[in-house]
Amino acid sequence: MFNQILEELNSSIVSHGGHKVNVEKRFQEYFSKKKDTVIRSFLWDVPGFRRWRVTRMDGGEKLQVLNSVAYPNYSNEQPILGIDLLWFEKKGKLVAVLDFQPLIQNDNYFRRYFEGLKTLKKNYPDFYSNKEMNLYDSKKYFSPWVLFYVGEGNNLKHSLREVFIDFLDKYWLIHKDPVQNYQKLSPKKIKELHISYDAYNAEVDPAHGLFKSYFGKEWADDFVQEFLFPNCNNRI
Ligand code: BLA
Repeated sequence: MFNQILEELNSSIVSHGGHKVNVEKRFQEYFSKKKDTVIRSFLWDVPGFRRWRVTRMDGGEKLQVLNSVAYPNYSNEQPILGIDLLWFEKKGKLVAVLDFQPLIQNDNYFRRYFEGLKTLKKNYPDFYSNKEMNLYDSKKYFSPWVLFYVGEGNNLKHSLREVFIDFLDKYWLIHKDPVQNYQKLSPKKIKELHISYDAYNAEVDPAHGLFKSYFGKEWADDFVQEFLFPNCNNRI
């Protein structure tokens, strides 16, 4: 389900000057105890970003995952790119979350960085259900224009690939609309917010429970704390 989208993501990163960098061996590829599920992770060095990670989990028709987070440099206050796609084929259930994850919830910040994301809303109404988030706090690092779909995956009006490409293009072209008297966040503040993003996500991410069941507690703990959210133990 997500191989094509992963290829789109990879070629888009390459076309923006990214190249792959080494992932620690134990996180590159790991098989479940039953050997029926594999998780592979990638890291990219991309101009303007301090870290860009991608994870693909293949559990056959039980579960497919594509997850990616891109952290801009600490000198750049723009939102973090967040992608979480899950496909439970047996159940026919798709969970798709795509967002420019804001560092702060502030109208001027939204005006400056979210015009592009806002324009997607009218094209892909399926992705703007009023479904509440249960596990996450939608006010913490989610934007009011998050693309969020949970439901039947086989009868979407627009293919997920189409939505994904459009979304990614909007992120590359992120508007920096001039806003009067706009005061940018300092690199120190941006760093603090990135650290608290990792701390928050390491705590609430439902991936941890999922990984524990497939790959065991020890690997799951390490993967969440050292690969997915490595800033989670940094003190501000
Ligand atoms: C939901 N994400 C989920 C769920 C799982 C994962 C198992 C619950 C699915 C369900 O409802 O049945 C899985 N999360 C993962 C995996 C990884 C991960 C496998 O990080 C890592 C490889 N999650 C993110 C990012 C965003 C995000 C970057 O990692 C934002 C774009 C959002 N995931 C997100 C949201 C939900 C979710 C909003 C729905 C949960 C809710 O209702 O609060």
